Amino acid sequence: MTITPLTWQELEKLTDYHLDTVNGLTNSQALLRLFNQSEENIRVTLYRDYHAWCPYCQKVWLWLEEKQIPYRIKKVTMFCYGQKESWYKEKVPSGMLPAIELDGRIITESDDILLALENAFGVLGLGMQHPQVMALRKLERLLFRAWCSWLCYPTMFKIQEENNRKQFLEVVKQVEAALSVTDSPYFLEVFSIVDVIFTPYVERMSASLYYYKGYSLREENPYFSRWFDAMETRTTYRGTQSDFHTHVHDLPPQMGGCYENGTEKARINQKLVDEGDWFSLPDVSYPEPKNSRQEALYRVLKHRHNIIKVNPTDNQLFDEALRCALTNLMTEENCLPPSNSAMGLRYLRDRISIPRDMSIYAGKRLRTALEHTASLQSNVQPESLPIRHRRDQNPINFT
Ligand SMILES: N[C@@H](CCC(=O)N[C@@H](CS)C(=O)NCC(=O)O)C(=O)O
Repeated sequence: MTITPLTWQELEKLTDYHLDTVNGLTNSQALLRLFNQSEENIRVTLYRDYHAWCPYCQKVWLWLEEKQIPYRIKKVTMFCYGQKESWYKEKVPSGMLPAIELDGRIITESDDILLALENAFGVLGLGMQHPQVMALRKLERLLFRAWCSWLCYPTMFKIQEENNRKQFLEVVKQVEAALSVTDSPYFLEVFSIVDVIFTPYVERMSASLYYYKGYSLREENPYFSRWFDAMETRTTYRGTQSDFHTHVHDLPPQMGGCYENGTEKARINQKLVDEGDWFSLPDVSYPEPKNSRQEALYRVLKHRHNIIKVNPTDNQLFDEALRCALTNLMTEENCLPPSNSAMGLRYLRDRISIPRDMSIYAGKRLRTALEHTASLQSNVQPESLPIRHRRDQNPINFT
């Protein structure tokens, strides 16, 4: 049994999703964050990348959200997906992100930014230069380097791959030990700057090693697992949190390549991340919010003209196919899309970016509806996403 697609007007009636981007929960759509304070008091502008892919930006973003410092956000293009804005190069000639403007002064380098923010607004738990924090910052860099060595270099022989894996697991052991020192799930007695510093790359490690190496950081390490669960109790973290699909396809051009180890487990995980079931992935463990479908629908409705415009499928055909997928999203009924539209639906499935477009569960719901609807028409999967660049995501096409 299949039903006919709902019209755009009918779909609009199915969502009352609303988010106060300025004073509400942490979200990646905001250009202004006030936390119910006066706009006149703003001292900070955060320059971060359009797609929320830049890990060092996430660090500063999370810090500002945790401290509830009012700030403006200006979004900048990364080299891997487009051309750097000339207004930004005038401020920051290298074009590197993140940067902040604090009381009119431009500051770059995420650690210097955090130090400057601490000086202006006070520390988050402990200061960047506290000996305990310094030691854990070093450990974070050690973990980062071991991850890069394993993931980002091709190996000729199995033994190299094995050694890289061992080396990474050795450092993971050290981090597990650090996380087990207190009864708290966080690195220190309470949530602090240390958790903020570990977050961006640990999130990326979890996604990339699952996909490219068949290794599940979150599931195989009890203290990491407890840490992730605790992080996900924080609305600040949830607002910046990405999913496995987004990371495994945004990392290769940023890191200069991610190399798979060809194991059966990696192959199984790759299929799960690319084609679903997205709900089976260990990229989130808090319960799904009740309004995730409404959120997904709201976000697509808001940007539907651009979504249809950038899709390689004929616009009229894709308009109907997209309404079929959204009908399935909201009613769970099968809605057969027009012939030759499956590729268009999968094109969109592969380009939902979390948290840029919506939160993690809304993304899973939308990917599921797109894939399910496409599968009613065809089983042919599209070519893999590009790995040297992601100019398919150039923001110029969306504005
Ligand atoms: N050490 C710098 C590293 C910053 C960095 O590597 N930024 C990357 C993005 S994650 C960047 O801006 N690259 C230029 C680009 O991609 O446009 C920091 O901590 O802020």
